[in-house]
Formats: sequence, structure tokens, C-alpha cells
Amino acid sequence: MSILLKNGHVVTADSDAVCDILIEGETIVSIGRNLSADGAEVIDCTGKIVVPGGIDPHVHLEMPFMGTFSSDTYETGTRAALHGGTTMVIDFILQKQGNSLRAAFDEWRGRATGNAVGDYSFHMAVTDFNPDTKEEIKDMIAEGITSFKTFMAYKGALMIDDAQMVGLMQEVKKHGGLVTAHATNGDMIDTLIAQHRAQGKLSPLYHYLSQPEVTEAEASGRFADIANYTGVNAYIVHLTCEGALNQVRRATERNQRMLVETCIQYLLLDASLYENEAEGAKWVMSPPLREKKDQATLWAGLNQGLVHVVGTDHCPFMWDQKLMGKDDFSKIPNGHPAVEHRMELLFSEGVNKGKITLNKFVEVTSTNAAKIFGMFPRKGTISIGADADLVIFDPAKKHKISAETHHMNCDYSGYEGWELTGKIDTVLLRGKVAVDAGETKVAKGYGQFIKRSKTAF
Ligand code: DUC
Ligand code: ZN
Ligand code: ZN
Ligand code: ZN
Repeated sequence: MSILLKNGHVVTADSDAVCDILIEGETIVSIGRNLSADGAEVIDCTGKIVVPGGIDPHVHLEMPFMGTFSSDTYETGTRAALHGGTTMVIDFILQKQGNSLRAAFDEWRGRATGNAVGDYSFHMAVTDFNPDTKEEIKDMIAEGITSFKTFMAYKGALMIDDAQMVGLMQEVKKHGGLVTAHATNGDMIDTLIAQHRAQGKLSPLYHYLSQPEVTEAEASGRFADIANYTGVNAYIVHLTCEGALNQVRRATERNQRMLVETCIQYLLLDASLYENEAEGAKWVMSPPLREKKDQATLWAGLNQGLVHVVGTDHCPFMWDQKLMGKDDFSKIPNGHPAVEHRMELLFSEGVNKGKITLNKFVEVTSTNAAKIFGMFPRKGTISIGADADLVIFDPAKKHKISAETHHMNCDYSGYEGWELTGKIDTVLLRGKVAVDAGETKVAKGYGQFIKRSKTAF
């Protein structure tokens, strides 16, 4: 079965041309002008932008967390991602403290296998680094899980201390993997939460006030310092603020390379939303939304090459679940729905408003994640031999975001009513039309586990 995309404005991280793309089976076999192929299904892309399928390296599907589970399953979450042009996600396996990495890997694979609609991989969150875990690092890398997530917060459930961090980094370095961090100071945050609760300060605003910028800046600097000492490849997930990015800047001054992800919400939303006492829980996530000045820092960071990836930290909860914390911000499950709108939001608010170029858009929504997480050039670009993961974008079409029409399993949207310019028409995943004109064309189980190699960035 072949498909021929005709006359699209084809954009990669470093190229830009009006041309045709010929797909055979799952891969791109030819790129050029005036291509033809007998019997191929032709998709006219005149006036449309064609970009590589998006990769969101930060999602939480069916994650057990804060006494409940995030509300998107592998099926609903990857399907929603496809509707938004994200053809692959990387989810987080959580090791249970006291248990093995292998047990967690089997559990997560069991949830995903046969259910995912889009492609996926996992990061391994090491929540208990001990002599047994140490022995498992190389096995996980052999399974294609080459990135190891650490939490510097959420003590008692997910957090590791600095002693474990050093040990983990040394071991991962030995086997050529990558260490990532939720870099916030858990002890400091827990203290501030306790102080606010003791004072009866229980509204969503105090979620924000319990995680001030310094908690993130301090942990980001500490993570960078330990990474520098061990020499491991290091990546900070969901970086939100100026103070943290300044720590990255400091690291680059000693010629250390820090890899940095921000998330779409930190570029577009700010902490004033927490003043809404009735609805502030919609945006309770960790780290919290920041200030306008932090948004400016992050946009600049993208253009300065200090911020490499825009993910989502997609971790949806139904409003009913959010209400678990209606009387106490510390019981609101942390997270919000975003995987479906990352690319359209970044296009509309970033490219259309002149904040980033189209090439940068491709770089931060797809190419850099593919390189950092060991999938390039199979994923993350448009080239001969690459997977035919492609997004056909109508740059002029306007649409409105609403929970009524989104595909995420969540009964609200953090962007309800936002008017966007630029809409996804068609999404191809490994050579198949996966989404067209708002309809899903591939079934549950089409999504594949993608075995990853080492960072090549
Ligand atoms: N932050 C969230 O908001 N949700 C999931 C985990 C996290 O670190
Ligand atoms: Zn996190
Ligand atoms: Zn870059
Ligand atoms: Zn997360």
C-alpha cells in the first residue's frame, strides 16, 4: 500500500520546501518534486504544512497517584494524542519502593500492550535505588528503556535522596543512559504545605505558594551539579521558571550540557488562575504555573537553545477526582489534560504570533525528543527510511478548544474557549492514516512499543 502526499509545505527542524512525499508500507521512500506512483492513494497537501509526527516525552496514563489514577488510559490517551498530531508519547513507569524495576516494567507494559492507539515508550522512574535496583539498570537499557526518571519531591512515595541520586547517576553513566529529574526541593515544599495547612490556608492558591520558584531553582542547580560531577547525560523535565533556567545557564558556562524540557502550559498560562477559588484546582499541577516573567524567560530559552523540548506532563483527572481536594489543596490530584492540544497551541500561540519559527516548532515538538531519547532518525524527522509519522496542518483554519469536543478522557479543559489558528487535518502513523478530518482511522492496539537507543543529541 503506498500513499503520496502532493505539494505540501514540508518542514523539518532544518529544512523547508514545497514537495511530495512517497510512503510505502510504514516508511518514507521518496521525497521530491513531481513524484508519481502507480496505484498510490494521493493526498493533496496544497496550502498545507507537513511536519513530523509530534513526540510528547512527558505523559502519565493510568498512573496510580495521590490515591487515584490519572483518567486517560493507554487507549484514550494515545488516541487523543493522535488527534493533536502527537504520534508517539513516552510515559513514566513508577517503581514501587521496595520492589524491582522489572515488576514495574511488566505492570506498565501489561496496561499498554494491545490498548495503545499511537506509538509509545516508557521512562523508568527509579524511586528506590538500592543494590538490587543497581543491577537492573543495564537490563532496562537492553529492553530499550534508556532514560531513568528521578523525583526530588513527593517524599515517601517517589522521592529519592542525594545519596541515591549519585549512585543512580554513576550506574546510568556506566551504561550510557540518561537521567531525568522532577527537580523541586521536596523537603522544603512539604514544610511549606504543612505551614499553610496549620494556618488554615487551604485553597488552591496555597498549592502555588507552597512551591515558590526557589524550590525549583535550588533542586535544578543541585541536579545539574551532581550530574556534572558524575558526567551523566542529564535532562530536567517540566522546567517552569527563570530561577531554574538560570541554573541551567550557569551549568552551560562550565561547558556542561543540560537538556531541558518545558511544558506548553508554562509558556501560556500563569499563576493568576489560582486566584479562582472555585476552579483553581483545574491548574493544580507540580510544579505550579508561574509568572508572566517566567513565560518570557521560557520563550527566550527556546530560541536560545537552552530549552530543547516542549512536552505536556499530561496527567488528567476528572473534576470529581479534583474535588478530593475541595477542602484542602494538598489533596487535589496534581496534573491536567494537555496532550491533545500541545501542537496546535504551540503553533497558534508560538509560530503564528512570531515567537518561534516553524523549524523551531518542529525541533521542540518532535526532533529534539527523538534525538535525546534515542529514536532519531526513525522518529522525529521527514527523511527517506524514517517512519511515515506525519502531520498535515492547515495553517489558516480556526477552531475552538472545548471539553465537549476533545478526545481526552477528562470532563474539563484548562483552555476552554481558546480560539486557535491552525488545525490538524490528517495524521499518519507508520504509513497509515490514523486521523482524518476529526475521525480516528486506526484501532486500539495499532500503537507499538518503540525500543529506544541512547541519546544522540
Ligand atoms: N506533576 C503533576 O502535576 N502530575 C504528575 C506528577 C507531577 O510531577
Ligand atoms: Zn513531575
Ligand atoms: Zn535546540
Ligand atoms: Zn510528570
